[in-house]
Amino acid sequence: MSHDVDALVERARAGDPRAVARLISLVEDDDERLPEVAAALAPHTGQAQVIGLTGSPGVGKSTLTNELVRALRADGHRVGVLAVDPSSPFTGGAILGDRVRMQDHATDAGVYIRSMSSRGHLGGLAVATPQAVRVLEGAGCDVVLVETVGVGQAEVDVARLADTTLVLVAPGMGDGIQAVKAGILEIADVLVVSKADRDGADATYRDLQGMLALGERAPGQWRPQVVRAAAVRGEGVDDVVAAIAKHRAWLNEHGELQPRRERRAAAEVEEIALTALRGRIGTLRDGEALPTLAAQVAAGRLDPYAAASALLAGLDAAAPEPQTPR
Ligand SMILES: Nc1nc2c(ncn2[C@@H]2O[C@H](COP(=O)(O)OP(=O)(O)OP(=O)(O)O)[C@@H](O)[C@H]2O)c(=O)[nH]1
Ligand SMILES: [Mg+2]
Repeated sequence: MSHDVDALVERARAGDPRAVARLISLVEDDDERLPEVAAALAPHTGQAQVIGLTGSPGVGKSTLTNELVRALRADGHRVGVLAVDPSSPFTGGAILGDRVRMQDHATDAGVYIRSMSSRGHLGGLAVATPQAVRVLEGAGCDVVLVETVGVGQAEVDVARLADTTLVLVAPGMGDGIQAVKAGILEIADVLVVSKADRDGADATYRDLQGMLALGERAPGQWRPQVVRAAAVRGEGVDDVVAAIAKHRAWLNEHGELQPRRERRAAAEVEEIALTALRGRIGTLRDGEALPTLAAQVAAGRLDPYAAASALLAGLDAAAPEPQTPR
């Protein structure tokens, strides 16, 4: 089995797009070989620049991503794009849109574009996305763009994953106000007024600047940049690139890059551990321990805290030996 995985990782590292696609499918499906894949990739990962893009459905994320890929390629980067779909695995409208709008780079060997859903992954996208980023990095991408629709937990997950998070807001529809309500300003390193060719773009720009001026920031903290872009016309893309570079320089100057990466790794490890733990508690639920304890709690013979302690103690007793690193 590990021969398979090593061969697959080697092919991905040599730039075989089918091997990359296969590895990302293993991630999506939460394949049992995933720990082996991660072990094989580990020496080659952890350094890529990860840029997150989030915002309401249809705000212009894929169109801007397409333009950013163009700019990054012109600068000689190898670029990975993950379009993460947090909605049900049975929809897929967004995924189709991404395919259409990122077609410009379909024949460029220096670009990998991949849509991803959480499909069978128990830990959901919080676990799957960082693993997919590792695959792309293992395949030689030094920049990875992660697009996620800004719904629910998804945008927080993308911000936790990224070095730099772009939040897109389109003019009109009080989107700017909604963004603040959703607490989205807190996760944005760069705010992009998308579709800036439309009426109301300047008002949205001013609204966002005004909100940032009101927000409290400790001295020495990054002040989110606000930029306007009409990606569909290729306008303002340079400003977005410049804002990303400025944030990156700031992270470096303030020694923030490494702590951010360590926080990212901590979140990644924690999610994997929690998923494993949930899986094991699920196993207990199907076994005898939980029903027995539950009957005692229901009958008032045991309190729920004592029952939870007993359950956790049972987990420890049933714990497999820790694996020694290869
Ligand atoms: N006027 C104008 N329309 C734009 C611009 N950028 C994108 N659009 C249009 O907005 C629509 C949605 O664009 P996408 O880039 O697919 O938006 P998205 O945020 O990726 O959408 P989802 O992934 O479905 O959430 C498309 O019809 C685009 O052509 C822009 O700069 N100006
Ligand atoms: Mg999209």
